[in-house]
Amino acid sequence: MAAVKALICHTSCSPSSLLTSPPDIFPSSAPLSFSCTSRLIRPPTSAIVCLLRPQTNEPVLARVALARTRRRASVSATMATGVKEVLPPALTSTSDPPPIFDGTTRLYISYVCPFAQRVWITRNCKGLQDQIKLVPIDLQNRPAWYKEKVYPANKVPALEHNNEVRGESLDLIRYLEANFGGPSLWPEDPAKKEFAEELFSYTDTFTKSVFSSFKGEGDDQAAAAFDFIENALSKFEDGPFFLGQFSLVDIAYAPFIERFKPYLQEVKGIDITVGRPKLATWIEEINKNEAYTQTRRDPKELVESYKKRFAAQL
Ligand SMILES: N[C@@H](CCC(=O)N[C@@H](CS)C(=O)NCC(=O)O)C(=O)O
Repeated sequence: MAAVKALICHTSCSPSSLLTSPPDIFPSSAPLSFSCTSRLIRPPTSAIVCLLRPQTNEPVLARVALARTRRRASVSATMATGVKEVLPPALTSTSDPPPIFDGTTRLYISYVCPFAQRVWITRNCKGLQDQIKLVPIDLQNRPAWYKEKVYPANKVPALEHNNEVRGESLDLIRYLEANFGGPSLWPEDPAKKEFAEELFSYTDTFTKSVFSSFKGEGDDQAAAAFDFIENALSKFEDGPFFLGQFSLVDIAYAPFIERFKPYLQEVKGIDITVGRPKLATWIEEINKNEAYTQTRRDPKELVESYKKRFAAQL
């Protein structure tokens, strides 16, 4: 029996999706192979497939059922859904605004902004891709309606939810944690909660210390900041993350460490993981988290953008 090729169109699939043969088109014994051409957010229960008749290669559209695996409510499960989101293009000065305050929850981001990336990662980790629509903005060619109609602070990230727009990345990741479902990313243990607050407070000091070295103000402050991170990662031993288990704290730091590591390596020849084994393991572990890796930028692109930004100050 000749194999029948099926291309899944306009839908998503996970590696574990099973395709069943549509009985009215081919005998159920006809083997079907398929490949994903486009992957969206929600694992579907059915898909429109484009089937090729074995003899004639004539295309036929059909709806087929997909067997789907249930997602467990655990962080590790959401880390590896195998579902890759198709990212929309960034809106520019010539783009129309979305239908603001129509009841849709929207997360306004820039693909290159580390602050926005925090909220984007949290959305993905909590499996909220269906509930929170990404609206990327081109900050270099920003639509005027963004400031006028969406967020007067004119920054990203901003979250449109329940007819209000909120900003500030650290507030927003906590807001998602408090107001949406999905795996918990905040500890129950009071000692961990207290440490989480401390690490949240340290984020600005951390970034400023590292940026100071980018501006040619010496590397000591940056080294001390990475030592602080190494010590913080040594506090809880029940996992490789800041609070042992993966949490919002890891999300708060990840976009910045993602940028600092390749920049310091390339521009200053500094490997931030040398003598910092906990940090090395943290980087390795966080890079296994698909909810995060789907938000990551090409390191070369990040280095180039920091080079442009800081070259004049060196
Ligand atoms: N404290 C803010 C910082 C947000 C921020 O500075 N975003 C930058 C992009 S990475 C931005 O929107 N800049 C536009 C501007 O300042 O005009 C947060 O944590 O959300």
